Amino acid sequence: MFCYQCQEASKGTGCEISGVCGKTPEVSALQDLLIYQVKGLSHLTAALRLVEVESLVANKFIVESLFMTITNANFDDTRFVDQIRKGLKLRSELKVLLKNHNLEVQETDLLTWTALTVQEMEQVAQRVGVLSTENEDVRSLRELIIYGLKGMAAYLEHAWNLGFDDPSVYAFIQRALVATTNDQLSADELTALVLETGKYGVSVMAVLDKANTSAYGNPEISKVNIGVRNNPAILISGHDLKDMEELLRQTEGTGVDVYTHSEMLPAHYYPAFKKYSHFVGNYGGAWWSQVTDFETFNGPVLFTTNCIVPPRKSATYTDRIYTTGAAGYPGFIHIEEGKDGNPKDFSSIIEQAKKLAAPTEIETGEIIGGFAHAQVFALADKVVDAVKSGAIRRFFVMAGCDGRMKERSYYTDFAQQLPNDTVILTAGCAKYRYNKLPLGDIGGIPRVLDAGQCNDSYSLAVIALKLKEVFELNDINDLPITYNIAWYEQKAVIVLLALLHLGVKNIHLGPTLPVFLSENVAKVLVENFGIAPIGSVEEDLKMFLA
Ligand code: SF4
Ligand code: SF3
Repeated sequence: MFCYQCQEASKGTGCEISGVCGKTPEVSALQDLLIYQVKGLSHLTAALRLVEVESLVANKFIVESLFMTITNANFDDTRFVDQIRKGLKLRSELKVLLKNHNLEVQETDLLTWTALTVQEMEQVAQRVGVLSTENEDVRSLRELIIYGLKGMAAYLEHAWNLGFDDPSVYAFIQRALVATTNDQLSADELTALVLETGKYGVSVMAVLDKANTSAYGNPEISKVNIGVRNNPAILISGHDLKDMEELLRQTEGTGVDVYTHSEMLPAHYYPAFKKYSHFVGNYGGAWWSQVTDFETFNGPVLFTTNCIVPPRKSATYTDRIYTTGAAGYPGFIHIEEGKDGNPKDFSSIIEQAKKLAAPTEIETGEIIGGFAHAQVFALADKVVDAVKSGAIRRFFVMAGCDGRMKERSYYTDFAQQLPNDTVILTAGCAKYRYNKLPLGDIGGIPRVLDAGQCNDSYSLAVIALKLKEVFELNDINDLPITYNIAWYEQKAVIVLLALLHLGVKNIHLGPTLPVFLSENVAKVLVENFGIAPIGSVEEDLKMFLA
């Protein structure tokens, strides 16, 4: 196997024996093959598009497949085998469609390989993985595009689940996948495609923002309880708000409470979910703390997306973990899509919860959040006055991901050592490094403004653009905002590319730079965008505040 798509890539080069994340070589091979398959399918859909034929089934399949291969989303080999078989069937159907329109595409290996057994799939995977692109820079650019597409696919699927969509994004995803198979493209052309990926990243996050806020209202300032009550309960993790809504609806009146874990915390900021009195609070920390949080939670857990950590051998919770959507893990129960337009059926989770103990309290108190764009705009006068008077000297965008690497204590130290006249803007699970610290407020404006999930980084960009307008600046980089972003998986990649597309420069990225950036590609990003690694807290603070 070879995989270097996330921040934990082994030895700073890539995972070759098994994934640090827990991905097995078998699953890694199946994921490689699935990515190869969606590239092939994209050749067919691109050809069909020339005669204005759109395959909704292919659109959905490609997005779902990309999403399934995101770090920590799905470890279940049987789900990948099923998906690849579905893809082969879809490929045949698309070929018939092409024939019916008298269209031809060149029948290369991309379109002719077959593999029905797992062994055959693993054999094909051997020749199509990441390392099959020999030139290091071309490989780096291709993978950067693919990782951006994976993040984009995740966000698109959440929007889709709420009935929102942007057809231009499917066309782009498929065009970009085809481009990653084109040996004629120059490094410059691929670099341009990387930036275009960022452009569509902004579109997708805008669509998801519209989907979430149309369905559930605009996030508003909220205090979220981090203690527990004495009822049996279900913990919901991941990013899918449609699943969140369904779980709340189906648990109402059953005596079972609902708590959020990790990236689902921001669900508490939406007006539509506040009406549920059994929606109690947030339990535990960021994704990687699940190995202890799930032990003490005592009740069932529902994963709606990444990030799953393979349970330790000693784990006592494995018989009460459920997955849905793109998420999967061998041995966890998977909740399928509802049939005939019916919602997903969470009754088995609810029945199990009723028989289990209430969560054990691990902390008490509150987290404040809900500072997405509409809420910040409502406070705009106050914020602008604070900047003008000097009460707020600088904003620090500390969005992105958290992770288990001990170097990530940098972010806690950084937040703690920031001067009192600075404000942190955050989104994503990165916030767990400092969202329980008593950092206080500036004239009533909390010093940590949490916009929401990683996709709500879009809100932070909208806020920056608004400030640029208010302060009548020509360049977004003239604002008193420093970007010190933590990354882990591919959603952070699309967020980063989106920020680059919006013209944001000098982003600091940590705890380490992506190893999938070759030296030359990293150089392009440094020279054109000022991307830089983090240093020590003291040095960085000195530089940012100079
Ligand atoms: Fe390694 Fe990350 Fe790939 Fe997992 S996703 S195999 S940890 S690089
Ligand atoms: Fe977190 Fe996985 Fe990236 Fe959504 S849940 S930000 S790491």
